[in-house]
Amino acid sequence: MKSPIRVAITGAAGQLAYSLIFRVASGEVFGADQPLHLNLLEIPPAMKALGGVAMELDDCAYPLLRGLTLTDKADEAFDGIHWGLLVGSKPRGPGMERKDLLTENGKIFVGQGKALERAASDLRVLVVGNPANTNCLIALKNARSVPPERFCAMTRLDHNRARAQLAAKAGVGIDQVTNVTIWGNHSATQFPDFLNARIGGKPATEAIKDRAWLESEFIATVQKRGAAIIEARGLSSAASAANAAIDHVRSMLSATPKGDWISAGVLTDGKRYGIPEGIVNSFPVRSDGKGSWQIVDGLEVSEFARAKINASVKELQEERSVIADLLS
Ligand code: NAX
Repeated sequence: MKSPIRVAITGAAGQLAYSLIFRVASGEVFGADQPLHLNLLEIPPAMKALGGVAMELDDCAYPLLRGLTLTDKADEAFDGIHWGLLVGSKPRGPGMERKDLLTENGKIFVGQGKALERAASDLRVLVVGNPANTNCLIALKNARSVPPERFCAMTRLDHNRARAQLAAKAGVGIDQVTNVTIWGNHSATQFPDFLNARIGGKPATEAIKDRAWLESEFIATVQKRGAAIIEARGLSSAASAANAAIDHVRSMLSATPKGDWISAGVLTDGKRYGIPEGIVNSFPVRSDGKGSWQIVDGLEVSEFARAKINASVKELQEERSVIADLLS
């Protein structure tokens, strides 16, 4: 049996975490032979509810769950952790502007970024809480001793949504849809790239001849899926988002299948696809399964794609300018 790893989940009494924590504790994410200690972080008013989650975890009698820390202090939550799944953030309240949401949540990720310096040396972080890309940027800039490539913002849900839409339109199984990319921000400006996507090994544009659908309905459906779910369910996507977080971690822990890639938000260096440095932008990414990942180079970016990507990059730059004072 391996020695236990420590995994922190923030926003642990929230609805997304309720779909995530139990799957992590079961061994589904880090492996059936990997014991773990869970550090669950919440804010003080949610600690009672978190106690209820802990009771349910006890009642699952998971053999791999070797310990549980419930805390409202980021320093305690991130002490010695190997993985940080940063889910918790404040929802947009009545009358709150996007700018207010950025600064309110930004402050959370300043403190959590600094606290992440207490983590294990092989720390990996996935930022899920919105606005995920910019929260991730704030966290990685404030975690000065942690290499920035240890941080990703989650765009895997968008990636999965795009695959599902393409599979349904082409009338094929999901496994036939590969090489999907989400470019840009986890927001309604993102560009789900069908141009480089493949269906049954061939360009998606050959399997789906309806170009108008690809260029409009497909993109809009993926971009606005979160809002459509809130409209239908009265609550934001939680089970599918938790599932995407699990997919992301599992993809990072294994080598990406040959010829394929996943999507993740990572810090830009200004050298890829003409995207300026200093934002957390979603790219096609491959993992080596040993703790490193690389952006996939050389994909064709058409004029159509370039305009869409630029719009999302512009939004990320605007977000960064709103929270610029939180980056140092
Ligand atoms: P909930 O409001 O149900 O839960 C959020 C939890 O975070 C609450 O329990 C709250 O007390 C806690 N929290 C707030 N501030 C905290 C802090 N400083 N430290 C620790 N915990 C804190 O939201 P839920 O539906 O669980 O969604 C969680 C986050 O995921 C939201 O920001 C949401 O927008 C985001 N999402 C991101 C997605 C993505 O693809 N990147 C998709 C799903 C989801 O919408």
